[in-house]
Amino acid sequence: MRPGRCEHSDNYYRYDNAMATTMTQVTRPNRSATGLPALCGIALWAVCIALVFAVPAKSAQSDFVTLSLTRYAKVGQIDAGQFVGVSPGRVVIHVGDSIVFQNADTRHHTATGIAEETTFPDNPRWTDNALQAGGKIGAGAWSTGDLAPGAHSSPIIATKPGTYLYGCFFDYSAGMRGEIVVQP
Ligand SMILES: [Cu+2]
Repeated sequence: MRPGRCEHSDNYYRYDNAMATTMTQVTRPNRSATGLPALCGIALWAVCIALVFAVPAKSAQSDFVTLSLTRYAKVGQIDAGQFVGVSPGRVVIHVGDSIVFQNADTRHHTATGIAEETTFPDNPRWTDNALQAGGKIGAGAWSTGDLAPGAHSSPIIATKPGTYLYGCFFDYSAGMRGEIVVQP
């Protein structure tokens, strides 16, 4: 019973002492019985500290961008230029985070990446591939695909720091655009 237990029964020793003092001398030098509670405490602290520091640092987030020309008809201004129909127009996330685009409008929209531009170009040079969902932010072309009214995209993950512009395949010329800043 004695070896390998975290709690040590002192009563057990006292009965030992009453029966034979030599028995006490044999058992007392065994430090493992008194050392174990301390070890258990240290292990618990290590687990607590690991949880406190590791979990918040590693958790990836999902941010939401809402698409609606009806709801966000007012012209906004960001570094890349003017925009309408998205909220927020500029999103700041970190590598590993993802964005979900929600279509809250009564018509179809997309959010489609614009390659290597810092201001909104006149023509984003998209093809019909923009209507297919796929890709990652920071790793070439990406798009939510065609989002019907009320639909939302799959989470689109950001893989590389940088500033990324996007727009709606159908309403780009009307100014439906936005910006995603990905921090390390
Ligand atoms: Cu649109």
